[in-house]
Amino acid sequence: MSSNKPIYVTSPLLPDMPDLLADIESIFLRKMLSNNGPCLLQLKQELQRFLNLKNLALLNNGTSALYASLLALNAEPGSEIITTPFSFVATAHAITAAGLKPIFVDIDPDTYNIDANAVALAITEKTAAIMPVHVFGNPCDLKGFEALSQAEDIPLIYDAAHGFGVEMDGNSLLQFGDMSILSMHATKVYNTIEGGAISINSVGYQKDIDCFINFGIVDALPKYFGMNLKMSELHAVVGLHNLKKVEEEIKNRKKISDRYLEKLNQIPGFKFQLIAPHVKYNFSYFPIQFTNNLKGRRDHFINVLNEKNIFPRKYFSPLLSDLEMYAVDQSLTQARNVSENILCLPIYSELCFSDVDKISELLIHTAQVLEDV
Ligand code: T4K
Repeated sequence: MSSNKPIYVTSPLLPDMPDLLADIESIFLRKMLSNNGPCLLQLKQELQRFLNLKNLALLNNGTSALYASLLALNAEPGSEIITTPFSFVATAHAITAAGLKPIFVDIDPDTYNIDANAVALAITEKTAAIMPVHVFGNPCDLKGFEALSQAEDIPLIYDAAHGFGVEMDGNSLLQFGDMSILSMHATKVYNTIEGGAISINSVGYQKDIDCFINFGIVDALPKYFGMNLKMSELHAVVGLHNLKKVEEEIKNRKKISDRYLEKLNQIPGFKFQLIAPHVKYNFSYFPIQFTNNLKGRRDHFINVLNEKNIFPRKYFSPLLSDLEMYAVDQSLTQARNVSENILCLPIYSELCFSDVDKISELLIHTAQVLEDV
């Protein structure tokens, strides 16, 4: 049943309360609230099994995970990291925090990901790593990046913040690259309220990351520089409970996505992200791009939806390369076009079909009105 409650771009997956409360009580009785407690260790094991990963580090958020993975490179200060301008600001901020410089390359207009050929052209002797983002959980050109990274001997770190549960040819998306980072923020398909993870896929980085997350302490002594980026027991226990429900969440999101597509797919001027073949997708976002005669009319659609208490989001707008602190004089034509015309529609398990239909009809009606003027 549709209601008049505001509809946001997402709504968090929540644990079943009585079960969660019982486990929180156990944590308080144990009085072990952080620093590698039993819930964290259990979550690490369960996530490794669920995502088919060998080596996962858990952190307090995805931004910290990006930061820690970049510091583990031990690159010269000021070295360059090639990435996308079409991402959340955390991607560029983590690079800056690590004392490195983001170099932006253009994206593919259909998948919204950077492509390996564009990256190859941007490599210089200052390049310390390539950091592609699997935008909205849509896998990048994994083979292309792997080949490039090996040929140039440059580490590959994927920002897989949106990639929980995505598989490519049966392999977890997080298995790719030297490291892959995940966000487990409340707005993601799977959440620990705040949380992040690094799948460490190449030997050599693990010791540095484990040590860096915990003040640089080795054998009880601060041996190296480090920060406090640890996940608490309360966040971990939420993660344990949400893990029981995430498959159902993804199934329900697929139904919502199918329903949107059924209604909107054939409408001229509406374009949808091209998901790579052989992908088991997680339906983390539902982006629609306004093209042809609807190009440049995004704010009109937003106003119509906002008037009905519906709040889609302009992920990702503006481009990172247009922010004052990162401004570069580059055309980045495809990224700019997508960024100016994209809108992420609400998608989450509890969104009912009548609301999906209402949103779709508002979009179709608005497109018709714009066509007629
Ligand atoms: N790399 C990429 C590619 C990323 O997209 C992100 C984060 C990161 C790295 C860094 O990961 P984290 O450090 O965050 O783990 C949100 C999220 O905060 C952010 O995690 C996410 N990407 C980004 C794409 O979206 P905002 O500022 O748009 O969120 P906010 O608070 O406006 O929430 C959006 C809507 O969600 C709200 O209108 C209502 C709903 N909502 C939100 C929260 C937090 C809820 O219903 N409940 C909630 O608890 O950034």
